Amino acid sequence: MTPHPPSSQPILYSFYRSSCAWRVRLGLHLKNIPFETRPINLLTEENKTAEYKTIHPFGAVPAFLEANSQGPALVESVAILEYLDETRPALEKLLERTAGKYSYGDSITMADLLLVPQFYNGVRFEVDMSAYPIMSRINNELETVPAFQAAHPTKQPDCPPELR
Ligand SMILES: N[C@@H](CCC(=O)N[C@@H](CS)C(=O)NCC(=O)O)C(=O)O
Repeated sequence: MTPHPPSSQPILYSFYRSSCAWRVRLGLHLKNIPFETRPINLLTEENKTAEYKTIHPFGAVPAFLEANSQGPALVESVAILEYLDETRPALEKLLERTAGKYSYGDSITMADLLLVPQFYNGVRFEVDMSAYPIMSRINNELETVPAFQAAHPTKQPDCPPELR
C-alpha cells in the first residue's frame, strides 16, 4: 500500500466489518458525500504496518483524509462524524425530502422560523447561498409573508438608519 496517494475524493481507510469504519461509512452515505474506500485488512494486520501507521499512528481503522490532502488524516470515528457534520451541513439535503412551498410542506412551520435568520446571517457573512437552491427558494417565498417582513431586522426600531 502506498500511503497518501492524493485523491480527488475524500478517502476512508476502512475494513469491511469494522463497526467504527461502518458508522463513518453511514455518515458519508447519509450526506451523499462521494468517497474512495481504501481497505485495510485487519486480519492480515495491514493496520500494523509502518506504512499504515503514517496514516493512523495507533494502527486502527477508520481514518479519513480530505480530497487532495497529503494529511494528516483524521482519526476516531466519532470525531470524523462530527467533522463531517461541521463541514457538510445537511439542511439542503433534508429539504430535498421535506420541502413544499416552505421547509416542511406547504404550511409555515418552526423550521421556517429557524431558517430565515440563519439564511440572513449566511448572506451577511458572504456565504454563497446560491449553492443552496431549495433554501434560497424558500427564503424568497418567506420574504413575501407579512409576518416575516415585520420581524425582519431592518424593520426593527433599534436598527441603525443606514441599514434600513
Ligand atoms: N475509538 C476508535 C476505535 C478504533 C478501533 O479500535 N478500530 C478497530 C476496528 S472497529 C481496529 O482498527 N482494530 C484493529 C486493532 O486495534 O488492531 C474509533 O472510534 O475510531
